Amino acid sequence: MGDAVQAYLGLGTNRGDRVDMLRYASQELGKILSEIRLSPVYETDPLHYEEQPRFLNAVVGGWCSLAPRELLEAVQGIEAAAGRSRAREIPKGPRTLDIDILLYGTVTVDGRQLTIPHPELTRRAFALKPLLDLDPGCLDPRSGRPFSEFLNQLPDQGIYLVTDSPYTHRRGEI
Ligand code: PH2
Ligand code: MG
Ligand code: MG
Repeated sequence: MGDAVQAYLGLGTNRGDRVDMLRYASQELGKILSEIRLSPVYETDPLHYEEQPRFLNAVVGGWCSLAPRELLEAVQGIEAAAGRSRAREIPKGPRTLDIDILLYGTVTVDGRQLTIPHPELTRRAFALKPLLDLDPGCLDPRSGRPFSEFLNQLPDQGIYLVTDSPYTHRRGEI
């Protein structure tokens, strides 16, 4: 199993009760990550596929002792239990709950089913902003550059702070 690494997961939801989805995800992730921390929550304009409702996005951080592929299986199980069905959805379209592995310590993974850091991370303000809320000095393991530089160079993508109050930052409970 090896030593635990600090993992960061991106949460996104734009179908159903979005706050409930975030609450559910953080409760479930609390079972597989230790010392879980939750970022503030942002409401965000949809990227890539624009004809869909706004998302709520947040990032969860915590110590992970699962291997990267085990973590992927675990998060896919949580998504499926939240009513997510990849077979029925439009790529990059509306989803009840999306959990993306953004970072797994400083490890890079280039597999067929899994790429870490998340391949879109440096282009997505809705992931970079809450990641940097949790870890302002966080560095991109691929380029060695601070993620804050990537965020500063992005155009305004429409991300609006909802609140950091519904969560207790230590236990991931709303
Ligand atoms: N997720 C996508 C596609 N577009 N846009 C926003 N604002 N937030 C998301 O989480 C998101 C998206 C595919 O996973
Ligand atoms: Mg995903
Ligand atoms: Mg995604």
